[in-house]
Amino acid sequence: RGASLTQGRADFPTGFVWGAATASYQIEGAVKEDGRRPSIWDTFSGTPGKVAGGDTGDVACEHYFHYADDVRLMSDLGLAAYRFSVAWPRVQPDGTGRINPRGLDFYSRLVDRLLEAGITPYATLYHWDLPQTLEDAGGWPARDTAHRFADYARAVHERLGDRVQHWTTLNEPWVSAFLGYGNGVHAPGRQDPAAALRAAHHLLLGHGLATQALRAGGAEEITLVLNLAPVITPAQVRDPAAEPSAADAEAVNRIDTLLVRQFLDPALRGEYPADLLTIVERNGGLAHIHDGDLGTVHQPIEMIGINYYNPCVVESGPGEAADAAWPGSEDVRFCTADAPVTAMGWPIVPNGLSRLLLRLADDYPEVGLIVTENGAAFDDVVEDGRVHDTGRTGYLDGHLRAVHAAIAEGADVRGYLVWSLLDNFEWAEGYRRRFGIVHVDFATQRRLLKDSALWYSEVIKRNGLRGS
Ligand code: GBH
Repeated sequence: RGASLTQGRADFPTGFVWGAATASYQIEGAVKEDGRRPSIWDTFSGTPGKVAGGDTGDVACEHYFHYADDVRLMSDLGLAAYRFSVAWPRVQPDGTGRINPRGLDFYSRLVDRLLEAGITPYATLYHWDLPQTLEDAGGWPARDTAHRFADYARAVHERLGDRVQHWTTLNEPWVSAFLGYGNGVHAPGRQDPAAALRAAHHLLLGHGLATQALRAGGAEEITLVLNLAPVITPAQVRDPAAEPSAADAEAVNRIDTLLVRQFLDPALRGEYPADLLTIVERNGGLAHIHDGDLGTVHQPIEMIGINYYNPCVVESGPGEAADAAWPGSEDVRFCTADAPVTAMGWPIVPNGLSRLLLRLADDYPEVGLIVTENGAAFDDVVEDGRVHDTGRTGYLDGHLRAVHAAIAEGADVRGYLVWSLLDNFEWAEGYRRRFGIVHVDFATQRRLLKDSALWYSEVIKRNGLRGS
């Protein structure tokens, strides 16, 4: 189980896209530069007790200043694609009204550098940094935010659309809605399940409206990125074929509804699952879902982006305490998987990724798939100018083999973007959790390729994995 470097050779399809991903607030720093105004993450990280160590994104990797060096690193690694996000509060500091050209200039320079280096830019419009002014006006639980998002999307596309073909509307709306407004572990830190369910709908509406705006501007490829996982029972961690009891199957289905189908069914089919509507009805009601909304949400898109870290392991039975991130799931227990874990405590289950990709290929055959994030935090140590992060290399190797297996069984997976290029601000965990294939010394801003980066670079060169 876990990672194994002792398997056969695995060649990937010609044209398979190899890359790495980051997000604006996690790497840029420079929070007051060139007219940027606060986002909900500036406010949240500035509130004592919200982020480990009191860390903030004020400085982060100072990518805003070092972007050219960072592109050079990507080029040294041979990346074909780089997924970054655009900070709304740089482009439109109050989330409405005035567009700030100096904020857009930064992304324009970044895109130019990438293209010069032969690296394809994958731009994400929203990776959680909502302008604080919009939160003060109600945030995602307020319908107007969806319309504000579409205006912002249009402005970014107008400036970058001549050079960027690959667009993502939202990164992980489940996290924005249910960690931001449900259990409050993320910004803005509200704890209100009804608000979280409204936020989820308005995020989807924002996705649909932004997709219309991007399409009208001529965007070629539009992706919705979701945090997805196979929802399985503890027994299925050990034996994927294990049959759950009827009660466990119900628990699995409930969590799958909230995590997976709540987003994919409206975005790809224009309908909410009936059991989701029951949960919404019991938690604040359905009034915020207007006639015609599902038609707006359901826009043709090319790709679903999959952020996968670990399976979601559940069984029937009361949890310790109702988790406001999972409304309507008071009778579901979240379980520890019998598997090795990363520094986040997340179980390492590579075959969960094959299972997920094959399920998506079966249930949603109408879209292409791309792994937009996969990676792991480990407690790295620098020794003699090296980071021997064998745990991370093993994690990546195991998950790439899982992707390869899913492709061999027919899943249409177009690429793989490792999370993350750089050690960075890991949200509520601050800087203590390192996900990078490149080490960052936050005191000096020095970058150092970890062994996993050198290994990944060989994988890219070979378009696959070596047997050993
Ligand atoms: C991604 O989100 C982010 O896109 C990225 O910015 C981040 O740095 C990276 O992963 C690493 O964390 O069962 O309630 O405990 C992470 C997605 C979804 C993973 C929620 C942990 C726990 C949900 N996360 N999941 S719960």
